[in-house]
Amino acid sequence: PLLCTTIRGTSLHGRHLKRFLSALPDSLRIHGPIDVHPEVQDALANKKPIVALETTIVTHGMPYPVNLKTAQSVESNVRKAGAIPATIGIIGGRVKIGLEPRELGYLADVENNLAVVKVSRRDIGPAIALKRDGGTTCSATLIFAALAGIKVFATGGLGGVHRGGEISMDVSADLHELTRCPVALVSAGVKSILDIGRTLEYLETLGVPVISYGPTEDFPAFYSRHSGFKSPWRVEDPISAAKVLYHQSQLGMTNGALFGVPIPERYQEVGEELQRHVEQAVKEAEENGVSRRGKEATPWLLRRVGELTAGRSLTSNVALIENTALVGGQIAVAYADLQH
Ligand code: PSU
Ligand code: MN
Repeated sequence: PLLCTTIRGTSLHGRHLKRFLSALPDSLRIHGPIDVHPEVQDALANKKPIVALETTIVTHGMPYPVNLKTAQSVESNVRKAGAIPATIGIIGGRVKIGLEPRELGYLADVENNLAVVKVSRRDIGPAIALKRDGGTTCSATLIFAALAGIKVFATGGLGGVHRGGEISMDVSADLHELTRCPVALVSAGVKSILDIGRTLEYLETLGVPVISYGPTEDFPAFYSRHSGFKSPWRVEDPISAAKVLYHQSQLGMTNGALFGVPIPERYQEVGEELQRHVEQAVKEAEENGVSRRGKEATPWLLRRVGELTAGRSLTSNVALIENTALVGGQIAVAYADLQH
């Protein structure tokens, strides 16, 4: 099965560790439903820095054509930092680790591909068996990044415990995945469409380190630099961030870490205003029952916030993910230095 835990096994030393950190096992690369882009393959083999990127944000998180432009600028920011981007998605039932520009364009063209699915862990097997196209969420992207030996993954926001999640049990699979994929998830925190306090409590229960990246311990809330909650840890530079993952791996730990990079300062003021519209969207979702419709809840809320803010939320969204891509690239470079 495509599980990083299985591939990694229990004895993580010496030659085994080296082999699995450098590239996919040959049997999987040759016979599995997976295609690694040649540039990514070369980077894996030569231990060059790589940053994984998700595609649910492309297929279900932003409208066309902003989704495509953002995916492209995020890839180019990873390169600016000195790393290789590996955008991950599913096309025709094959897992793609690193997309050709034409493949990225195909996934982003959502108006002409209404059948594209949002793929979390539970959807991977069926989507491959039925030869579907899919945007991978953080959970699925973490799985494939770990499988390939990619140590850093940059995105905007991950999923978490939804408001009322203690009753509905709507808790994103993203959280649990961080316990079994040794990958640094670099994000701007979680959106306040979620219950941020319970999301942090749950990550504590799962044993996932939450680390603010930057000048304060505030755990960021996507559009805003502050959520009202503190992260248990803080780092200020890429090396310290990379060492978290490096030492966890040395100890044979299979979990990842969540880094919270606040949105750039100049977006803070508008962020506070966007927050009011988020509250409105959450209220509507509860009233019309969308909050009880499983995987549809998050895309619906994202779209509604976009409508209510007349697109201003999108500008912030693009800015924060371009920023996490830069930081992710820097952390990947630092990680590669530790490996050499
Ligand atoms: N939050 C955002 N934008 C997004 C997502 C979350 O602000 O695009 C996407 C990510 O791909 C995340 C997924 O992994 O939604 C979580 O979905 P769910 O809540 O259904 O687990
Ligand atoms: Mn959910």
